[in-house]
Amino acid sequence: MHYAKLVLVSHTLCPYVQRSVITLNEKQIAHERIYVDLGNKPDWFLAMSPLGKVPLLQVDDGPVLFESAVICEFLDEITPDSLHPVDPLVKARHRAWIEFGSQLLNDIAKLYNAPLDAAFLDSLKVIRDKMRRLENEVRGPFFAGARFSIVDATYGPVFRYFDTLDRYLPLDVFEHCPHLQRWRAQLAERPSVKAAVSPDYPQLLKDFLLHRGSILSRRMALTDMTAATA
Ligand SMILES: N[C@@H](CCC(=O)N[C@@H](CS)C(=O)NCC(=O)O)C(=O)O
Repeated sequence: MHYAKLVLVSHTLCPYVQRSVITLNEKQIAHERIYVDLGNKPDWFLAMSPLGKVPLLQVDDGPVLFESAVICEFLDEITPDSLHPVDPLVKARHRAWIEFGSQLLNDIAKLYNAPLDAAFLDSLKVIRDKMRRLENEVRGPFFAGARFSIVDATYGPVFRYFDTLDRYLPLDVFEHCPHLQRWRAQLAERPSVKAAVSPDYPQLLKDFLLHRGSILSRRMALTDMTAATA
């Protein structure tokens, strides 16, 4: 690697940051991490981030990269043993399914922010339908077979949401998706994926979701209260 210093500007809950961290972990790339409060963005961050978003990767105290997919590819390219396929067509398909993962993250955000039942259920069905489409693409044990790829780094954080969400949802988005279920379990056990969040991540995520003022927040509060009094 030709670069001496890599700094990842992060947020504890961000799934796009996780994607970058998983890539850093997989490729054992030394780096520093700085966390920002997205509810109160510091001026240095706003000056640095063209879209006001994390992750950012600052290289050797100079150029700043933004967009997680770009950051993952850069990290992959500056180190040996690429996590991307060599064949241009297969690689292009991987990039497309990475984008599909980003769209799924948007759907998950719509789900946890939905203020009304109809929007909540609509988002849930959109997610379930997307999962069913993804089901047909998975080779197993990882997305493309035996080798971990950037697509896997993308879906580890997507599936991780459901470790918290599953018990509060009125339907199982992984129903009829045996390949996805096995892939999800495989990713949950992958050291790079596990280490991409802090030990208090499940509680931090739960607190965040409970305070959205959304249908999901209400379902969570009600389910937990019912369980506590049972
Ligand atoms: N397309 C971007 C999405 C990044 C993103 O949405 N980050 C969120 C946190 S998970 C963010 O920084 N949001 C702050 C804001 O939008 O104000 C990427 O892949 O890096």
